[in-house]
Order: sequence, then C-alpha cells, then structure tokens
Amino acid sequence: MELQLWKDILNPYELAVKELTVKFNHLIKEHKARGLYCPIEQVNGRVKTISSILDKAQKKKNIEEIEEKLDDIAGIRIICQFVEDIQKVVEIIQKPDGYGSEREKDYITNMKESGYHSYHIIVYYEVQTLKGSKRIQAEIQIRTLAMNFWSTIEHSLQYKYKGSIPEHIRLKLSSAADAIILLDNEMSSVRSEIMDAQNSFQIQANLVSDILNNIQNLYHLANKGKSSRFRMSFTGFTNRMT
Ligand code: 0O2
Repeated sequence: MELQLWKDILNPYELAVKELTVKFNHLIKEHKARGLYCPIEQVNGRVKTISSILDKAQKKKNIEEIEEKLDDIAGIRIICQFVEDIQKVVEIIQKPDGYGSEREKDYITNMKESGYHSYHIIVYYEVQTLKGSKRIQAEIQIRTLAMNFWSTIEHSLQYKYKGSIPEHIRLKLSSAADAIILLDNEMSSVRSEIMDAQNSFQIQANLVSDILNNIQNLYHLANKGKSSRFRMSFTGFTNRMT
C-alpha cells in the first residue's frame, strides 16, 4: 500500500490519540487545581507503526478488516500510582458521559502467561476530519507505574528476541512479575501516608501559585508599589520556608 494511503488511514487515529491524551491530561490538571488526588498519574499515547500493523494484520484481507479487527491502532496508556486507582479510572471511562466501553480485558485479575498485568478497555471514539466524522476504535491500557516498568522491559525483550525470549530470561521475567505484584501491594498498604504527603505538597504548591497570581493581578491593576512590597515580603517568606 502506498505511503500516502497509509497516512490517510492513520490520520484519524493520530487525531484520536491527541484528543484523548489532552482530555485525560486535563482531568489531571483539574484534580490538581482543586487540591484533589487524581487516580491518573501519567498519560501517553501512540499510533501503531505501519510495520507493527502489518505484522499483526498478516491474516486480514483488506484494510476495512484490518481497521475493524485491530482494536489497538490508536493506543492510550494511563499510568496509576496504586493498583486501586485502576478501578477508579475504569469507572471514569465507563461513566455514561465518558467514553463507554466496547470490550474489556482484565489482565490484572487474569495475568497473562508472560506475567503481563494491565487493564484494557476498547472504546469507540469519534473524530472530525476533512472527510467528515469517523468512529474509530482505541485501546486504553491502564496499569500501575510498577506494571508499566515490567511491561516496557518485557516489550523490548520481545522485540530483541523476535517474540522468542530464551527460557532463562522468561523465568527471570516471571519472578520479576511476582515482585511487581508484591511491590504494588506494599505501596497500597502505605497509600494513605503517601497520599497525605502528596496532598500537603499540592496544597502548598496551589497556595504559592494563588498568591503569585494575586500579586500579578495587583501589578496589572496599576498598584505597582503595593505589588512590589507584597512580592518582596513573599519572597522573604518562601526563602525562610525552604
Ligand atoms: P504494541 O507494540 O504495544 O502495539 P487478541 O487478538 O485480542 O487476543 P491482541 O490484539 O494482541 O490479542 O490483544 P492483547 O493481548 O490485549 O494485546 C494488546 C496490547 O497489549 C499489545 O499490543 C501490547 O501493547 C500489550 N500486551 C499484551 N500482552 C503483552 C505482554 O505479554 N507483554 C507486553 N509487554 N505487552 C503486552 P502489541 O500489538 O502486541 O504491541
């Protein structure tokens, strides 16, 4: 297939990945601005490469079939701090005014043989393009930081060994996967301590940002003298705090 044709096919997927990433990042921002804990720590997105699509689609006969059967051409990865956050993110996505879910794969309760842990939700998402609107599938993978660490390493090894990872490395990966479960459980057991620490840090950061905004507003309101006095005393205050 010609490159231009591939570009035409993949364009809506790129748009979907961009839009979904912006939306989830905005959710993080909104939580932070309100001093609330966000179950989403990071969001990444990618469009599957042409070679990876071809690898996976070898058996499919035409492009419509590829687009229908490959549900992860548009991929969003949501990383959480704690394993409990995964369910909260699933609920956000499944909300009636959320994205809805077409299919789900719970590789957390049912770990893959490789040791892979993650929760996958396939959603339909509508994008507007020059050619009109298009409803496409996107795969949202939700996992903890620890699960993501394991999966990133394992993915590179799959690539290096072209899918046939030697047995001794597979055993190591399998015990590393067990360690990941243990690590996530240990972190969950001190979750409230960690969240308290993060909350007070966020409250302080929001307070500093509010004060600086107010000083800036004073400046714009032409109260330059007052604004400089506040700024100087605030800088002295924050220097004493650090
Ligand atoms: P890439 O490079 O991330 O795009 P299915 O037909 O539904 O049974 P499918 O479509 O492979 O099989 O679905 P599955 O198993 O849910 O996998 C979808 C994606 O999940 C994979 O995409 C990986 O990103 C991730 N994944 C699944 N299993 C593993 C695993 O054992 N290790 C790692 N590291 N990731 C996994 P791709 O196309 O394989 O890869």
